Amino acid sequence: MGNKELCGAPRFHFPECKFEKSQKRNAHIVLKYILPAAIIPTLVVAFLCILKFRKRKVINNSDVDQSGARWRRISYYDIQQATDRFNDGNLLVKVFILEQEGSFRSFNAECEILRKVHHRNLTKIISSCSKMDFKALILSYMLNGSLEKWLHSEHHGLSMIQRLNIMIDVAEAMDYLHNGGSVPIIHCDLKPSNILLDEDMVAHVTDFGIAKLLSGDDSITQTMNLATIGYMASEYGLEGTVSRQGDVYSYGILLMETFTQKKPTDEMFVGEFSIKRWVKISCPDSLHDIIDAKLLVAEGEPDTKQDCLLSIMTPALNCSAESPGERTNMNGVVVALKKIKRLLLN
Ligand SMILES: *[C@@H]1O[C@H](CO)[C@@H](O)[C@H](O)[C@H]1NC(C)=O
Ligand SMILES: *[C@@H]1O[C@H](CO)[C@@H](O)[C@H](O)[C@H]1NC(C)=O
Ligand SMILES: *[C@@H]1O[C@H](CO)[C@@H](O)[C@H](O)[C@H]1NC(C)=O
Ligand SMILES: CC(=O)N[C@H]1CO[C@H](CO)[C@@H](O)[C@@H]1O
Repeated sequence: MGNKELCGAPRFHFPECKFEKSQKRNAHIVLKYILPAAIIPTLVVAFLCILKFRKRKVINNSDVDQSGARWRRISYYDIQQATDRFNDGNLLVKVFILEQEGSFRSFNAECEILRKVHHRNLTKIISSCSKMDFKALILSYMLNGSLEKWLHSEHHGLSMIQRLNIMIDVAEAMDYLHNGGSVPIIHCDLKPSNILLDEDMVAHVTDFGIAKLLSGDDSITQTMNLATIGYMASEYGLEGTVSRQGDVYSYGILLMETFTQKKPTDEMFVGEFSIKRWVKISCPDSLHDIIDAKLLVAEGEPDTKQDCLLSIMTPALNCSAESPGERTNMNGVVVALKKIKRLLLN
């Protein structure tokens, strides 16, 4: 009421709208005020969009979840394909069987840890699927299988330098887990079947199903999970003590197995006579008797090889010392093995 500028339909008793005139004025207003007011925010928004678009292009085909992790989108069809044809494609689907006790727990543990780690020598998570009745992790598939296969099957053989490279990769991965992030991660189940080799024979540590995060300043924590007989340190087996030193112990055993080709669970090891003891009493004089025969027949300077093998057994024995306090740390192992590699290559 009282607004003289109002115009509209005659049935509402408004004065008729004079389009000609008001349009002109509108155009004037648009040019003078609205256009500049609109252009500036538009430019800003456009600029932001361009930035975002460029970023999106890089992470093409991936998705960002609430934790900020980037997952690649994978269809059920892809999963089906990868599950059916396990050796094909580049995906490995790890399905957690729900009936199995602790399966959910290990899915959660594995997700939590894989979300935190980014290292070339650890398996990479591509995506995950978590529903009430189906939980799966989609990992990149490692073409050359596990170290277990390479060490213990008839048709495979690794050279000295390949074994050394694999063990350096594993040591670097473990050093990263222990000391690389804000929260130390203890793997707890290091063994040959948990080391996967890609097409370039680069090793990737996998299976974080019973891994533990150390919180705060703690250097140890407790667990109820059982690791693998033969590879677990006695303090872990007896008291469930989880610490970096426990992983170091497993690594020492793994190092011995890699170069002797004997499993710590071999039937020749009974009671007090363990793989550690066997290696210890054979060094240095009867080293020849314990080394994987495939290594001795292969090409290369025998003396250098002998020296290197002896040098490798030193950190191996140190890592698997009975008392946790006497063991070296993973960084020490990386340094020692790299030195041996240089010796071997020269
Ligand atoms: C985007 O994804 C396609 C196939 O999904 C791939 O071939 C291409 O290399 C990707 N581009 C970038 C920039 O990652
Ligand atoms: C690893 O696997 C790839 C693909 O299967 C193969 O070409 C390569 O020879 C393997 N590496 C070794 C050392 O056998
Ligand atoms: C293992 O190495 C560490 C550091 O290099 C050393 O302090 C420790 O005494 C060694 N332990 C044994 C049993 O040789
Ligand atoms: C951090 C990192 O990438 N570590 C090693 C993983 O394995 C490759 C292949 O042996 C090494 O070149 C990397 O240094």
